[in-house]
Amino acid sequence: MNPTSPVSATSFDVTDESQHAGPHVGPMFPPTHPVANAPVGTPPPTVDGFVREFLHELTSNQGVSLERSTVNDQYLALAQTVRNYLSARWIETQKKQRTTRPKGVAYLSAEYLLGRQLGNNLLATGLIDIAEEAMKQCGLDIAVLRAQEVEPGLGNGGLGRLAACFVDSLATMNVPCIGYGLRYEYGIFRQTFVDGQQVEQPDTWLALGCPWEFAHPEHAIQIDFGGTIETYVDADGVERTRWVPEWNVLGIPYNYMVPGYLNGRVNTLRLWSAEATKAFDLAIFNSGDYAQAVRAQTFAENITKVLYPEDSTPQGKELRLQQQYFFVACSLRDYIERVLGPEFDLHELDSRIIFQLNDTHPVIAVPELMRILVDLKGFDWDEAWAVTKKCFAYTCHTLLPEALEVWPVDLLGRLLPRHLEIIYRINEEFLDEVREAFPGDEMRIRRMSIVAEHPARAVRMAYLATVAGCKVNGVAELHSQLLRDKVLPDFSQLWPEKFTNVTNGVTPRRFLRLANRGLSELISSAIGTGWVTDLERLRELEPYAEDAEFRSAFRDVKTRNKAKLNEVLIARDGIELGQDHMLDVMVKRLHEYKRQTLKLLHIVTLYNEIISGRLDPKTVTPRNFVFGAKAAPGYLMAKQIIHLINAVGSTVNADERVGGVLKIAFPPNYNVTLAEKLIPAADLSEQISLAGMEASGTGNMKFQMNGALTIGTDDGANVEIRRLVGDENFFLFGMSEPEVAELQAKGYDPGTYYESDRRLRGAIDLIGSGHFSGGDRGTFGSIVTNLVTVDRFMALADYASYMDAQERVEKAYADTEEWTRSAVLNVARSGYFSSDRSMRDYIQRIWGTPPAF
Ligand code: 26W
Repeated sequence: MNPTSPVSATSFDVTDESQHAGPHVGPMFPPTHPVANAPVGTPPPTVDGFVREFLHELTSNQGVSLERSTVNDQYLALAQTVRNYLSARWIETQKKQRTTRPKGVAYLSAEYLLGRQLGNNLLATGLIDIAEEAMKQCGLDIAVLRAQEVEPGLGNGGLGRLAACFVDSLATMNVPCIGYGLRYEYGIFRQTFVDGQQVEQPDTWLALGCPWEFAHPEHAIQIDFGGTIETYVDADGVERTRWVPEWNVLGIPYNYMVPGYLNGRVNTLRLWSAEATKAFDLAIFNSGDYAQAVRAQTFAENITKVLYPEDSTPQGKELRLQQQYFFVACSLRDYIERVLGPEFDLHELDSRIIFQLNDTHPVIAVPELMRILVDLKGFDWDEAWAVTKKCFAYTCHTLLPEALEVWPVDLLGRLLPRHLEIIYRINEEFLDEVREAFPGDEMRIRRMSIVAEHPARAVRMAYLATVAGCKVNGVAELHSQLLRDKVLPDFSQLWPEKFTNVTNGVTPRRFLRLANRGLSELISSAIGTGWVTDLERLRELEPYAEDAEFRSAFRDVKTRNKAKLNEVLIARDGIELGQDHMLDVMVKRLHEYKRQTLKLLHIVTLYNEIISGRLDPKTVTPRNFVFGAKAAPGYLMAKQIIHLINAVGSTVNADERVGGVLKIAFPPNYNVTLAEKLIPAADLSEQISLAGMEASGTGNMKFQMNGALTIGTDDGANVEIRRLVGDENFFLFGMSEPEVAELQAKGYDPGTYYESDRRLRGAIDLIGSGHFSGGDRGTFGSIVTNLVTVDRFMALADYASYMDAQERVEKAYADTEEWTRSAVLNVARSGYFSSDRSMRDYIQRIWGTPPAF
C-alpha cells in the first residue's frame, strides 16, 4: 500500500455497475448534490420527486400509463425529465451571458459525433443515482432505457468526435461556447455485413424521436444561392456590389444542451436543418406542374438530408458545398444578428467572438463574413479585412494530400458568385504581399496562390483558411511540425508566428467516468474524485502501480469489463470471444494509411505458422483480435480489406488446428456506443499507421486512459503518449517519419520485403491462394497485388518490426504483475490527454477567451 494514502483492501472491491444501483452503496462521486449549483429556487431533487416527474412526463408527453408504456416511451419520458433539470440551468447560463457579454468561441464544424446523450446528461447533472433508484421504484431497469437511445452519429470519425469532446470540455470549464453545425437527417450509415462484405443502411436516428433537441422554426434564416452579381452606386456615391441570388432555402435552428460537469453551466450546440422557403410553397400553388413544384421543395430539403460518409477523400460534390455554405451562413447570421444584435458595432467583432474552423469544411465562412461587412454593412474592404482576419482561426486535421479540399472555380462561381469574387480579391492582395516579401519569385507566387491553375482552376480551401486565420494549428506535435514543413512550408516561412500546435484530447467524463465505472471508482477510492475535472491528478496513481492489492483490483475491473463486453457482443451480434484471452483491439475508420492490413498480416502469419506445424498453438498467447471499422462506401480497396478481415475471421475461428487460441471478431457498425464498451475492456491498443500519416489519433488516448498498452508507430499523438508513459510501457515499432521520407525518396519496392521474408511471403501467399475465399484466388487478388507491387503505406517495410514488437507484447503479457504495473502507469500518465487541457491550450495560444459566465 502506498503509505501516504492508505486504502483498505475492501475499498478496492469494485462491484459491478448494476450492484451500484441501490441507495446502500455510498456514492463514490458525491454527485455533488445537483442542488448545489441549481438556479435559485430549484427544489432539491429526491427519488420521489424524480419518480413523480417521470410519471408526469410519461402521461403528459407520451400519453401512456406506466403499465401500457413501451421501452421507447419510458426512455423518452426519462430523457424529458433530465432535460427539464438541465433547461433551467441553460436559461440561467444564457441570462448571465446576456448581462456580462463575455468573449466566446463559435466552434464551426460540419460534424459532431456526439454519442448517446442520456448517460452523459445524467452524469453532468449528478442525477445518476437518483434516476437509477427512481426507475427501480417504477419497476424499470435504467440500463434498458439507456440502451434504447440511438446515438446521433453526425460525424465520420476523429474530427467529429473531437468536436464533441471540445464542447463538453468548454462547458465544464465554464467557457462561453456555441457549437454550430448541421442537423443531418441521416448520420453516418449503419454498417452491416452480408457474406463478410460491408453493406450500408440508412441511419434513421430520428425515427423514434429525439428528446434532446429544441426546434425553433420561428427563427428560420433565409440562405441564398446562385444568380449573379451587379454593381451600383449607393446614396453616398460609392460604387458597391450586390449579389442577386437565384434561389434560397430556410435554415431552421435545432438547439441541443451541452452541460458542464456538475457546474450548472449549459452551453448550446446549434445545428441547422434546411427547409424550403415560402417561395416554393407559392410555386406549388401557382404552378400548373404541381409535382414539379413539390420536387423543388424536396430539393431544398436535400441539403441536410445526409452526412457525406467520406472521411478523407473529398468528392467535390455540389451538394457538399451547399451544405458547407448553408451552415456557416446560418451560423454567422445567427451570431451577428441574434446573439450580438443590431446595436453591436461590428468593428469590435473580435472582442466578442472567435470562429474556430474545424478543418476546411467551414472555410467559406471567410468570404461570407467579408460579404456581410462590405456588401451589407457598408464597411470598406480594408476595414472588413482587418476585422475578418482577427475573427477566424483554422485547425488542420490531416496530412494526406488528397484530403485537402479544393473547390473548382466554375462550381463556386455558379453557386456563390459573389464569394468567388471576394476570394479572388483576397488572393490578389495576398499575392501582392508575397511579392513584396519575395520580389521576383514567381514560382512562389504560383505555389502559394489560393486559386490553383492546374489541373483545373480551383480554390484551395486550406490556403484560404491560412491566409484569413489569425492562427493555424495542427493536432499533435509531429503533425504541426509536418504541417509547417511539408503541407504549408511557404506560409510558415512568411508568417512563422501564425503557426502553433494544440495536441488533441478526449473528454474523461464520457470515456473514463461514464464508460468505465469500475475503473473510475477504483481510481476515486485511491485518489479521490478530483481527477474528473483535473485529469493531471491521475499522476497520484503512480505509487499504486507498485501496490499488489491495487493491481489485483485493477485486473478485476478489466476482467469485469471484458465480461460485460462479451455480454454485449453476444446480444448484439452473436459473437463469442475466447475466455481468458488477451484483448487486442483495432478500432478506427478503415483506411489504407491506418494499415488494418498490417494487423491482418500479423494474424495470418500466426495462423499460417500454426497450421503448417511450425508453431505449437499451446505456446501462443491466447488472443481475441477485435476490429471495428467503417469504409467510405466508394472506397473499394477499403471495402475489400473489410471483406478480407471477415474472411480471415471465419476461417481462423473455425479451424480446429488453432485450438481457439486466436479468435477474430469484427462487430459491425463501430460507433461511439460500441467504443464505450470495447475500450474499457482492451488490453492492447493498435495504433499502427505509417509514420507521418495519422494527424493525431484520439482513440489512442482513450485506450491509454482505460489502461490498455499501446503497440504503435512514432506517429501523431503516439509520439507524445510514448514520451509520457516511457519506452518501457509502450511497444514501439516501425520506421520514423524521416526514415519513411528517406525510403520514399530512394524508391520503395515492397517486392524485396516479400521476397526476403519467409513468414511474410507465407502469409501473403496464403491470402493469394484462395485459402480464405473458398479456393478462389481472385477474391483478394487485388489486395495481394497491391501489397506486393505498390504498398503506398509501406506495410511490408514495417512488417518485421511489427512482428518483433508483437513478440515483445506476448512476453510482457505473460508477466501479469508487470503488465498490470504498466497498465496502471499508462492510466496515471494519461492526464495530458484530457480535452480540458486541449481547451486550455486553445485559450492560451489562440482564443484568448477568459473562462467566464
Ligand atoms: C471528405 C473530406 C474530408 C477530409 C478530411 C473529410 C474529413 C476529413 C477529416 C479532416 C478527417 C479526420 O477526421 N481527421 C482526423 O482528425 C482527428 C482529430 O483531429 C485526428 O485525430 C485524426 O488523426 C485525423 O485523421
